[in-house]
Amino acid sequence: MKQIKNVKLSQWVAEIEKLCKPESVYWCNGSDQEYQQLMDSMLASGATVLLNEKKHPNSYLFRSDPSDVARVEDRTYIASVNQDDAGPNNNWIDPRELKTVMTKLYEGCMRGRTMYVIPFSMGPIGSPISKIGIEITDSPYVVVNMHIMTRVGQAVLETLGEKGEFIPCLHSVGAPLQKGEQDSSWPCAPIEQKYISHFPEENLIWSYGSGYGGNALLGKKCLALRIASVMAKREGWMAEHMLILRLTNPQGRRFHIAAAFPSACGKTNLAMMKPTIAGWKCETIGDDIAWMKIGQDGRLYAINPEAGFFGVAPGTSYASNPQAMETLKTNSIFTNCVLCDDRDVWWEDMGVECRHGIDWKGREWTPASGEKGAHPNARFTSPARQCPVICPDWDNPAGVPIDIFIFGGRRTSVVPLVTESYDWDHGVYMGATAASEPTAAALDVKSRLRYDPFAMLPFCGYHMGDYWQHWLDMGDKLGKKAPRIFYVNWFRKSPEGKWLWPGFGENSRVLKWMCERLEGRANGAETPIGLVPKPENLDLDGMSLNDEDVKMLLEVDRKAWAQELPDIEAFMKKLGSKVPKRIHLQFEKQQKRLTA
Ligand code: GTP
Ligand code: SPV
Ligand code: MN
Repeated sequence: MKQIKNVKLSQWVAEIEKLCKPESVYWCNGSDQEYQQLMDSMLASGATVLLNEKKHPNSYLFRSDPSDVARVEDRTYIASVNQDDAGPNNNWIDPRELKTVMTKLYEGCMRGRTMYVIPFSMGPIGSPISKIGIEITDSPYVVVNMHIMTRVGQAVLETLGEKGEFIPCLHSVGAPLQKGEQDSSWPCAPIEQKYISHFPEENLIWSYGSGYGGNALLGKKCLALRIASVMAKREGWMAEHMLILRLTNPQGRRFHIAAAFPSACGKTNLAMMKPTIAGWKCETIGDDIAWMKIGQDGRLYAINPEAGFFGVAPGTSYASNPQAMETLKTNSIFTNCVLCDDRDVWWEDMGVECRHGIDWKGREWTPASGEKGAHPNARFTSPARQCPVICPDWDNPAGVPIDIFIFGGRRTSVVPLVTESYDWDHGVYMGATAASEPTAAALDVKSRLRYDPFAMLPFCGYHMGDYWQHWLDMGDKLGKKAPRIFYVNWFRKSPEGKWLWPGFGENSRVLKWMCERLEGRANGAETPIGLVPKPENLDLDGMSLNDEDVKMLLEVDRKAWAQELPDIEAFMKKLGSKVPKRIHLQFEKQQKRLTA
């Protein structure tokens, strides 16, 4: 075995090897050569397809098993010692019981496969805010994705040293191979054997049975959100499901914005937005996760712990997100997209045609097939540094100071385009009661509307009531230096079902209003739900919206809002006695304003 200085690491790897019984063990060094060798072997086995070099140099397409296409929230567990620490927002199993079940599954589960050991850093290597993880996996697809999404390699082991701490992340696709057995192109286990498990007291992650996205790339949702959120609560910082961007106004003043929208609700798009208003510039820092700490000057500093984007492909086009289209041009991995006859990739609403190709299930496909060619949760994996508007400070270990928090979701009715909170507690209430219509990012969510506080419902590794308290505590610590809080909804529709707001680059107009609010230069109207701009407070120059639509976009329908109060109350009741008094107080204030 490779000489490893860190005793805990070498013991853990030896223990897992003994349990999972792989054919061989391979330590990843993160090099381009390693990436190429893995891709070559997956090409040889038929697990991937090399795309047209003229269209997408050095890029590959994978097709997953039809049963393994998104995060599985029903199979995701927080195994804290006490059930109450996980809270009603999480699936809980006693950690001893879960380990017994999973140990049986792991027994011999890597037979016939290589066990890869991936040392990775979330955040710039060596930054005081970064964390080291070690993922053990039997999936070469996971390894190549981790190469892009995190910082992998020898430097991580050197930083770890003899006694450094790391977060062990164990992953197996759960499909051992018998001697001579032909491997499938996307091995995985049946749904009832899938487990995405977290042991927050031990900073430990065990994932079994799925090879897709957040189920398998364990640095992302498992480490950087579920485990990190618990660490952040313990240590007084924040781990959030947020994009980070820098907006510069025509006078050169910079604003740093962090926004939490649920999965498939517009983070990647906003992070790379191309402003349609003259003189404004947007630069991307991160598109999914923010880790934030209070700095020496008392302000809140954010880093993006990731190194790549794992973005939703359908809907991405030169019209909606040109920066993403440029980012994914080269060195990218595509999963569950259409393969066109010219070996280019395609997905719905890409803005170009594909007349004939192979769909995500591997079948012949044409636009007349009557089914979507790409899976709605098809994804691209691309290096962050390839984004044309990546911020020069995107990997600055010190982070960027946050001025504005935005919450939001996908609401076809009721919620106006933008609302500013009256104060921190009101803003926390807005985040706590954020709701959204479900998307393809988690197909096992069936409700019409779900409360998804801070877009963290599937990602908060502890009791939601304690998490809300943590937000209040952070506000108390930040005091006057706390970011201002807004709520947005890009997805309101007219009664006829058309989008009222064009979204994407035009969202810059909403961000402009926020920045001007911070500078004391813009007005709005006090409403029962917060401060909402009047049409004349927004810069709508050069847009072709009609007055009726603008009115509808900004409308606060008291009756419709009041009708949601019982649902909010029921949601809070379900969370139980840990819901902070200050949140109940905000609820009462809102109720009073609505019924006054
Ligand atoms: P995750 O990666 O799952 O966390 O998703 P995300 O929050 O990054 O969502 P993303 O930006 O990938 O957007 C998801 C879908 O919403 C895509 O189909 C987009 O085209 C669509 N979308 C994003 N922004 C807007 C917008 O401003 N208006 C409208 N109408 N659609 C949008
Ligand atoms: C999400 O679902 O919020 C994602 C995709 O960003 S995954 O990495 O699969 O969690
Ligand atoms: Mn996400």
